[in-house]
Amino acid sequence: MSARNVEGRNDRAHIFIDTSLHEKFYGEQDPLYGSGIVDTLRFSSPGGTQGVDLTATVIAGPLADHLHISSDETGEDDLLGIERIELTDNADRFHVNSDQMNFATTVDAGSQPAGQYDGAE
Ligand SMILES: [Ca+2]
Repeated sequence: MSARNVEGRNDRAHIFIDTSLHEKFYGEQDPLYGSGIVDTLRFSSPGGTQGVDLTATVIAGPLADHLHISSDETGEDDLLGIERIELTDNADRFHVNSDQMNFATTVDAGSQPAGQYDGAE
């Protein structure tokens, strides 16, 4: 399945909503993806009650590195110029599949019901 492009505009802050499709999210159209404006990608709960279980990988690019995030529920997504990731309000897992995760992306794990926790490995 090919990826769907979701493109933001330069100099605007966006909140993108992830779907189960494979997507490429562009926070802005500048090829260097740096505008000083925070663009957000928000993940939603599969079925409304479960958290997501995401694996993040840094992909080296010719102009700038970017994050690739995958899971069975959310598909294979590329994040370009996305400065902030919001996980769900349920128990999420966020796996970092890279040695060099010195990445200027903020991960907001959200809140979760008592007795559950967000895991990062
Ligand atoms: Ca997706």
